[in-house]
Amino acid sequence: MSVDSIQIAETAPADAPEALVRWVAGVAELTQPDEIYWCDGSEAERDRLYQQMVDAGTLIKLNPDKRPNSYLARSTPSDVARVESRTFICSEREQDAGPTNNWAEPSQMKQTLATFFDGCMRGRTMYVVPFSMGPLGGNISKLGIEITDSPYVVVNMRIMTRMGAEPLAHIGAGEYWVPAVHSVGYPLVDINGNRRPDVPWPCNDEKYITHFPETREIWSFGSGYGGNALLGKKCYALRIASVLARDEGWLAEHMLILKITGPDDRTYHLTAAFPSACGKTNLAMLRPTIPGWKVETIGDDIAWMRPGADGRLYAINPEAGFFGVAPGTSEATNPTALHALDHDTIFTNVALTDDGDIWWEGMTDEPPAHLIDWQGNDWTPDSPTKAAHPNSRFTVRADQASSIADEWEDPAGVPIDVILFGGRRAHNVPLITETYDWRQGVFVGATVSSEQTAAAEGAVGSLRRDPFAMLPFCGYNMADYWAHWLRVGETLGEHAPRVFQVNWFRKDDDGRFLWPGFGDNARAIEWALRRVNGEVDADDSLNGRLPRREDLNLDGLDLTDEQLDELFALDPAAWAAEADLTEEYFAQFGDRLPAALTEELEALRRRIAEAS
Ligand code: O2Y
Ligand code: MN
Repeated sequence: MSVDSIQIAETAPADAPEALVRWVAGVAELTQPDEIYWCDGSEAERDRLYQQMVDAGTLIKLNPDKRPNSYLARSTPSDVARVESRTFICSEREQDAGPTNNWAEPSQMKQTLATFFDGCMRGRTMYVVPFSMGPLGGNISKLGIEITDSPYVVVNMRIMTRMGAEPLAHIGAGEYWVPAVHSVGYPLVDINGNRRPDVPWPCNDEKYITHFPETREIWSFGSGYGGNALLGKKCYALRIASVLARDEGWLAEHMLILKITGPDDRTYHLTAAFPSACGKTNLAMLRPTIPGWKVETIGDDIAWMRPGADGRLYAINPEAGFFGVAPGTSEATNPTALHALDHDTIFTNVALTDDGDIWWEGMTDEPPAHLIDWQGNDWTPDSPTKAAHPNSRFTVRADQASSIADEWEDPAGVPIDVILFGGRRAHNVPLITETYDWRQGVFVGATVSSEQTAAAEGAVGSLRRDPFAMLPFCGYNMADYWAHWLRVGETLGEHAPRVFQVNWFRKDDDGRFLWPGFGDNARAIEWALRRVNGEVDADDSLNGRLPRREDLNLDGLDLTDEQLDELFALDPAAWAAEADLTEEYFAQFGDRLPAALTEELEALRRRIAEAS
């Protein structure tokens, strides 16, 4: 039997505003859950849900002596990652979604969703999850409500956001909130009342991750995994927030945030955008190899930035936790992340050891002799498959990382000095260059790319563009997003952060990385900060300002002069080819492309001609 609206009004917390109760009742009428539960975010609630999921076979409790208060979830093999092909921006006009997004007409999509959501929660509990993206009450923070039929989503949202009674109180006080509806799409009771048993990871073969930028709503159906289901993250904090940011004059970005302290105790803040598989979490928890420098984490994935009263750009991390990729995390690559996972962590799709702990490829040099793999099968080092899924994840509170900065929850945010744009480029792009100005910085952000594997073996080949690392996350036309960045630069004027391009992945002719990366990336960042301080000059080049060799701290590095030359080499012919690719890439945006970016491309071509 499903709940009726009188029961909903009776079970709603006293401070839930009427409009919210009406919306919850409407979703319940459509989805027909057995029960409605309003989450308060308490530990008792969390522990009840953990126990319920252990009993249902959704979670395995890990050995408390090895990994206290930690759990392992195994998803269905068809539900292991964000699905970009099923992610839609449903703006009224197709051109407002732009050529880089899947578009669907909003009323048609609403009709489609209505058929999928009709009765989709039968036999289940519908959880109402109030959450805040960013510290509660901060002027950059924003609120949301996720309705979900997945207790796994509830316990993850509790880690990834500030969730429960407090955000609900702010909503009750009249603050703005974004509605987000999620269902795994696996009802337990059919239309005739016949019940079927639940499965450990319910989901549906049909998936719809939909965003309505005009009405600012999110509807997600069919997946229980990560960015598809934890709707505060990519759906709200990037796709919907980018639209809010455009309309309200701020920036919602796919960027990590660092606090850096120099040997003279001066502090700086930096944000950085990297496409996936560029070591973003490692950079967010960087341990500098150069003496006297300290790096602390404020965020590992998303930055919301707003001009402050003093004209500078202030950033908050809208999230409260990390949903990081597990494989490759080790004592060598990221000891800070590894130790953050010592307790109170949810692991998804990693391998289980015989003593009730977890393991993934890259965690140790030698794999254990026996494991249960991410699909629940016996695994040995001779098995032909991976023990952990390559997109297996950990969910952990941000303040479990020893690198977390004291200011990470400052509602006012931190003032940003430097913005980095990076890509995975085997060729062409130097270790670091400073852009000449904000406008060239926007051009560099707009053209961020990684080489496709085949191309990485040869000269400049096909580039996978990932502008501002926002390709799958921008909630509107990418060209309009660039125009917005240009406008924000005008607002910031002389207070704008300095913009740099970095590339840790350049290779020599034998295909070996030229730069050691990891903690040594602090050397490039140190140069950027010395530029901010006006301590060092730089040399103009076709791609921006290059470091002088003597200004880079290379002490203790085993790099020959030839390798350094290669690391910073700029070949005009290869850059001319790259400029042609950029022209082709820009063409898809037609007349929405800001003139400033066409002019930047012309300026690049002029500099290439001068260097030839
Ligand atoms: O596959 C997923 O659902 C996770 S995607 C993700 C998670 C944390 C941080 N970034 C990302 C991403 O795709 O950029
Ligand atoms: Mn990300």
